[in-house]
Amino acid sequence: MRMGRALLVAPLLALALFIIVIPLTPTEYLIAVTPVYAGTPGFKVKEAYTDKAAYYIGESVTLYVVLAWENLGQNYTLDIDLYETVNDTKVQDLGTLTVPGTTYEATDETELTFDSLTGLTAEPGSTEYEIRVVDTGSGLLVASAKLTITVAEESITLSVAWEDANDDRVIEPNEQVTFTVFITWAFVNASRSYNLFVDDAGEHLIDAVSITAGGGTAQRTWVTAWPSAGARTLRFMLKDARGDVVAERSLSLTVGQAAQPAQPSKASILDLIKANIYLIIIVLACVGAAVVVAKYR
Ligand SMILES: [Ca+2]
Repeated sequence: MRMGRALLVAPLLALALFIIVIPLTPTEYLIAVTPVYAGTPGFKVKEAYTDKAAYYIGESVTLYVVLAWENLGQNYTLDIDLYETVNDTKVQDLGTLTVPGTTYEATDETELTFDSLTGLTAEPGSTEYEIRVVDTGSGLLVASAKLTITVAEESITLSVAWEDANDDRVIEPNEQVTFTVFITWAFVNASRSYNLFVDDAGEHLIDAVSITAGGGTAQRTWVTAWPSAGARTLRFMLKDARGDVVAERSLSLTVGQAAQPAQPSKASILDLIKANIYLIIIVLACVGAAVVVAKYR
């Protein structure tokens, strides 16, 4: 009988609990037992980003952090740091921020700017960082957000366009040709002076070129004419003060009507064999056939 009563009572208790507790979702339950105005205090890094998509080596970085908070019941002093995530090391102390927890500003957000940050762009590549916000009162991490800083390698390129005097795209002997050299650079970390040369069967200085920090473009012109028809190969070079080539562009042209390059005057027998290999194979095959025919006739 006692067993039977227990079997009867247990489902009734379960049903009672179900009726009382289950219809209350956690939120409703919280509201039912706590004052409506006091939610859980919280912080959040809504955004963390840099002022540029990529930096040159050694460039200083500006960082923007949007920090939001809600339901604060007291003032908080936050310590904000920047960590490098791979080695989990603190690379920048971004200072502290006191957030007022009065009712008026209990829920709010602010954008923080950290400019002229150095030491973050020493090497080319992308590095992941994390903004970490710590409540100095409790020592707890209350918000964080990741961001990536990209450092680009220096790039300097040359491109060349030319125009013949009568603009028919055929360079005649003794016709003046104007070459325009476009110099384009990006992620250069300091201003520099270079010299632009052209090698046309001998090097000629065209002009000096000043490259400014960051990115930019410049153009220089070089005017020439060739007295005779034939193939020309030009090599435009940007050189530093030591004479090292930092950028170059080669260009092949044919002066005059003779569009085919002349046969090299000092070609070796091997070069001639390579150039005429199919003709040689046919000749050898014919000779072999002639020998066979002569022998068995
Ligand atoms: Ca022409």
